[in-house]
Amino acid sequence: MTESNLITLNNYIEGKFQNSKCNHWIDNYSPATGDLIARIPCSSTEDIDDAVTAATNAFNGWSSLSIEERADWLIRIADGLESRKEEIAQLESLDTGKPISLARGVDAARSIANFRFFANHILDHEQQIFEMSDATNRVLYKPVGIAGLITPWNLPLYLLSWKVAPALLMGNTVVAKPSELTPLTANLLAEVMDEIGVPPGVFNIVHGNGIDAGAPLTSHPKVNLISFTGGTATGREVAKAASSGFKKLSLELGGKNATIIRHDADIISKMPEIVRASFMNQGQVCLCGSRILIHETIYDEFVESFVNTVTNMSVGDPSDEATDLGALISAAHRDKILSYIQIAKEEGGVILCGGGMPLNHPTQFKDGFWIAPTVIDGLKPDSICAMEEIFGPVVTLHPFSNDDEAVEIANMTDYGLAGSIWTADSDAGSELAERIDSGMVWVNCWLHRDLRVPFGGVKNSGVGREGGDWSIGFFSEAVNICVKHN
Ligand code: TXE
Repeated sequence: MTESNLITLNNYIEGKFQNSKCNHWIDNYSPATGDLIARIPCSSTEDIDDAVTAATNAFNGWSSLSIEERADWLIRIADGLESRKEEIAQLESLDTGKPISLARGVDAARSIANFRFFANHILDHEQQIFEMSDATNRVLYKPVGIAGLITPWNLPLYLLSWKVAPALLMGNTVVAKPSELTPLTANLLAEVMDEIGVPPGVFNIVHGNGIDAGAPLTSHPKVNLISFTGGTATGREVAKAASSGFKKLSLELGGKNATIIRHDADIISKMPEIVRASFMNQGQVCLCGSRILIHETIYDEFVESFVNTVTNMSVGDPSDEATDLGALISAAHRDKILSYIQIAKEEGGVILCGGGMPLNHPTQFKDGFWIAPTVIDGLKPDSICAMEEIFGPVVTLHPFSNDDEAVEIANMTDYGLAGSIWTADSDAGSELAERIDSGMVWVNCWLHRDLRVPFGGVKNSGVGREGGDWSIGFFSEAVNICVKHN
């Protein structure tokens, strides 16, 4: 990319696009080609301070609107995003290296849907009244204050909008710090807010890295709430910083999810979904099933069919509608994944497919960050690669002999985010699901999302729940008013 078409982004503070105070920049690269595509402000404490001041100044005006008026703003934001839907998909694919079909069908579509969903959901939220014999209790949902929102690179606008929509709806004002690796669609959201005239200071974006911009946001004394999605190690730092100020805290962290294939699973018809659960977004989704537990009686048959399907996936040009898998987010992330594959080999794992650069990879992508989908057999369930989150296109396979053993293996890790069970017996699958220590379990499907249900993890996968009423509760303070009857 030449200097002339290099994208330069600014922070969005108090309704103005502006550079960071220190005038330092972070380079942003295309994962597919390794080319420099953009530069963003390397913001620091001063910029966070400015954004928090802007959000504080805007708070009274925004929080005094009725909830219907704020829901109306959400619809206007959704309409603004809708009018730029294809641009969102193109920017997301460029910035993350993901296939354009995924960016269109999942990232762009869900980002818009998140605003519409919360605007409509609040209409179903009934006033809570608790009558006593001599008094009436009425529950109010008041705004919390200034919401600090920190988001990762795997589903950039999808996850940012999942937080921004309920935060604004409930009357909070927002300071958002998107991932420094994927800033482009967060900037587009700021442009939409600006175009439709959201009052200055209600929504602010500060670009930058975790240490210089993220950390000052999490510890800022005037920030009342932190919603964070990212890695577990970072989540631990965020929790420490937020705890001293008693901020409301929601952490959506990593996962090491089990996909359980029971003896009676219809592996032929379900195989495309099982492969999708393993490799969607190059395995860079916290919900992906990175450990497949297979009943021993169908092990060989399953493995042959699975590897066959995986090797037939098309890995390559993200802009090609027919591409199934694109690039990984960064060179550092690719190298981390390769180091896990090396560990797997040392632990006795057998690489059934993948393990490095895709075969016959086009030369235009030779400097990008790529790994072919990788399937590893022969590892013990408690080996490093089966226990730690790799967050890439790597799946390990493990046999089990009965449901008890499947549960034992599934619950062996420190994570507890999601899981899926595949079986002809839905009742047995549903009962088995209750024994998995994770926040979400799908039976005969994966990532089949109803936005009203609770979303979040147990153990090292997070703290709290978002989604539907859980987001309404998290982004507000429930206050009870008890009036004694005369
Ligand atoms: O994420 P980070 P990274 C997992 C995955 C991945 C690992 C690390 O295993 O390999 O996390 O990824 C900001 N205070 N997931 O390093 O660092 C950062 O700038 C405040 C799972 O890319 O967690 C970014 O905006 N903020 C995950 C955000 O935190 C800080 C998705 C997430 O970055 C900060 C992504 C600090 N001290 C990775 N340090 C999921 N749950 O889906 C960084 N940040």
